[in-house]
Amino acid sequence: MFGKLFKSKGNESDRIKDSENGSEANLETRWRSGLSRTNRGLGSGLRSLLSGRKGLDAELRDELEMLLIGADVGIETSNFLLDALDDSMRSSVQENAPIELLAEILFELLQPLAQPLEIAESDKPQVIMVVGVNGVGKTTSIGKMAYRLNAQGKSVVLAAGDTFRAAAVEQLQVWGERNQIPVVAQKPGSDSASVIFDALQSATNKKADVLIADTAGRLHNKEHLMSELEKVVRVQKKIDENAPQEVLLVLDASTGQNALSQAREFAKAAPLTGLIVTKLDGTARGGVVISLAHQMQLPVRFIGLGEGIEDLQPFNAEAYIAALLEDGDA
Ligand SMILES: Nc1nc2c(ncn2[C@@H]2O[C@H](COP(=O)(O)OP(=O)(O)OP(=O)(O)O)[C@@H](O)[C@H]2O)c(=O)[nH]1
Ligand SMILES: [Mg+2]
Repeated sequence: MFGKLFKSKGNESDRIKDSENGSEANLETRWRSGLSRTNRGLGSGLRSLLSGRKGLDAELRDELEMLLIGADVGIETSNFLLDALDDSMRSSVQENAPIELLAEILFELLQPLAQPLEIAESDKPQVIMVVGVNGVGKTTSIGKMAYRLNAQGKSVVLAAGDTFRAAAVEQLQVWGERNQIPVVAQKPGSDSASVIFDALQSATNKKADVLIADTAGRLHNKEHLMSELEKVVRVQKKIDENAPQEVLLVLDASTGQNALSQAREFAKAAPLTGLIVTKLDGTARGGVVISLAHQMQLPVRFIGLGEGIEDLQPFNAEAYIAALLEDGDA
């Protein structure tokens, strides 16, 4: 499958079609330019090291490992990939190019995690809670998600659950205005759980399809902040025992391997259902997605490829791998 992808670029847009936005022509460009820094580092390095090779000797393996670790694939995951690649190169009967074999291995690893966000028609509103450490892109991703859901004809309400700073409430309100959707907020300093409880009640009364709740950025190693998160989850169950239907952890791709410890700690405090990996556009360390896939097995709902409103894209394994590995200059 990837053999074709590497030789001709003609059909890719069909395969990475984004039926919701309909802008499939731009989509390929979006992925490619979003991942261009990682491609220049990891992708081009892998291509040149692997070109014409039949197997991995110790020296080549070391060089490949350095490259993978440099792009934040992590040691364990890098070793897993290189073992699989070595096996596959030795057993490949069709003499596929090693880079294509690697693409296949990555696809097998990543494809199971490409599970898009689905909003159930029953049990309205479906609650999406968004959590993560400071500054990773929670509020921005909420604005972009609301935009996507709106475009699909869903009615959306936002909850300003980050009550720490006045600016946080205002930031969410700006997204509310931009998307022309209601934002439920209280005074800064009020209890986050109570804001989200009110918002759920209001969204229920409005018969809204979706409630998206913002939360304050919190350090994953601060216990009291993590237990506040448990409370936010608990109060929602007084209204709907199935809420929140989604708890999405936002991870900044440029934070590297720390993303893994964030994921592990947040998973203890809240029933995570998926990840949003942001800021892939600003980093050469876009390989962290591979390491998350290998170590966390949480669905990747969205990838942030830029600051624009359309730059939050459902994770597409094929598009990601192509943007990562293809010859960017071809
Ligand atoms: N380049 C790029 N910037 C992003 C992306 N997602 C978010 N940002 C930027 O990251 C910065 C922080 O985003 P916020 O949405 O405020 O982050 P937050 O997690 O809500 O931050 P706190 O509420 O302070 O914890 C903003 O400048 C966003 O525009 C992305 O995918 N790519
Ligand atoms: Mg925020």
